Amino acid sequence: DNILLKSKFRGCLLGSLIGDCFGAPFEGDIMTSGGKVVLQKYFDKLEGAAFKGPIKTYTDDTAMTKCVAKSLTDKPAVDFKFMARLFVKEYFSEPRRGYGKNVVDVFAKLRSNKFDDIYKPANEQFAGMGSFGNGGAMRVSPLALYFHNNYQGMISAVSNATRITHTHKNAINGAVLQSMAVQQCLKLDPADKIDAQKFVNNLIEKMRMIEVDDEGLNIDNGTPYKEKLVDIQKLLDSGNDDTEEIIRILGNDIFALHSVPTAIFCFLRAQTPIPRITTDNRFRRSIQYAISLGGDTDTIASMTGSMAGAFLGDDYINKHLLRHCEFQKGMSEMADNLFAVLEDT
Ligand code: 8NA
Ligand code: MG
Ligand code: MG
Ligand code: MG
Repeated sequence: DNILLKSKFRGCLLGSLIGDCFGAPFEGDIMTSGGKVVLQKYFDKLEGAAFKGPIKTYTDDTAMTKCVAKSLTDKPAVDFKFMARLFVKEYFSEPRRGYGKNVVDVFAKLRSNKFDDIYKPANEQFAGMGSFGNGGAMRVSPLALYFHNNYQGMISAVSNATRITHTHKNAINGAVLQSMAVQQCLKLDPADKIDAQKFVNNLIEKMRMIEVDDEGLNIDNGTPYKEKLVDIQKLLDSGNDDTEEIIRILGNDIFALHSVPTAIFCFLRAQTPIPRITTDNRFRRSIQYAISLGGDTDTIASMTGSMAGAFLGDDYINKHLLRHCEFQKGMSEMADNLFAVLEDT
């Protein structure tokens, strides 16, 4: 029903914000068992009603997610040139948000060529190979919400929105996979237990179509996402909680291939208790677990959080935790605006 869906919209965007804000201080860390204890205390403290601390600022992940959401509410017909303009405007007004090292060249070129061809600068990245970073995947949640009832529309819009900055197949397919996962979360009832194997099977079926498509064009690249999804199923099935092993198999870095499947795994694994993470709240557990893997913590936790929030809705988000995040009210309003646009059209 509409009340639940509206709460899922908020949960998704707030989950993405919280993962970014809480994960950012740990970006690039290797998490030891001591680090995990620190992380547990960090969350316990932030959940406390009395705790007052400096506001946790968001990074590029949220800056770009905001642009995608704004582009959809301001131009509901979906205007990728407008979206590109918003990315560039956002970057030049607040460049110090921790953007990837190379994506900033795209923003400069887009501006200097006056958005004449919005896909050309990204195409030229890495000597024409295109970026395979996770910067496309980290910002797709508003598209998954906007196209929650239109699967093909979502795939095509996610691909076009990603190609503004990332044209490598792995970056595009990673963004597509992230949007599929969020869309599946929106359709599930938070009162039910998730069938994790089935959740991944559905993703495998969908990615098979996407990667088969690509295979015809570029036969040497295979089906890397399908393989990662099978790895997720094996890890979930074995109950293996060894962080090093999980990182070795799925990855935790800034490549889309080494972070989107990891986020999906974190979300699914966190539906049941995890050793050394003490909380009954599945939303918090998802984000805390994603950060506990170290590496690209803000981005992986943000992608995990958007799934957890899209599944559970914003009622599951601890309000004390939320109040430590920069822009939390604004993000909630953006979710409501997106929902209102869909109701109007
Ligand atoms: P990007 O397109 O600049 O890619 C990020 C990095 O990935 C590049 O700087 C390269 O090192 C590498 N890379 C991507 N494609 C290729 C390629 N074809 N060949 C060789 N190397 C390649 O930026 P992005 O938007 O994808 O980056 C997103 C990430 O950067 C997010 O994690 C975001 O939070 C940010 N960030 C991450 C860290 C971190 O250490 N984890 C630190 C600061 C910022
Ligand atoms: Mg970031
Ligand atoms: Mg394709
Ligand atoms: Mg990051």
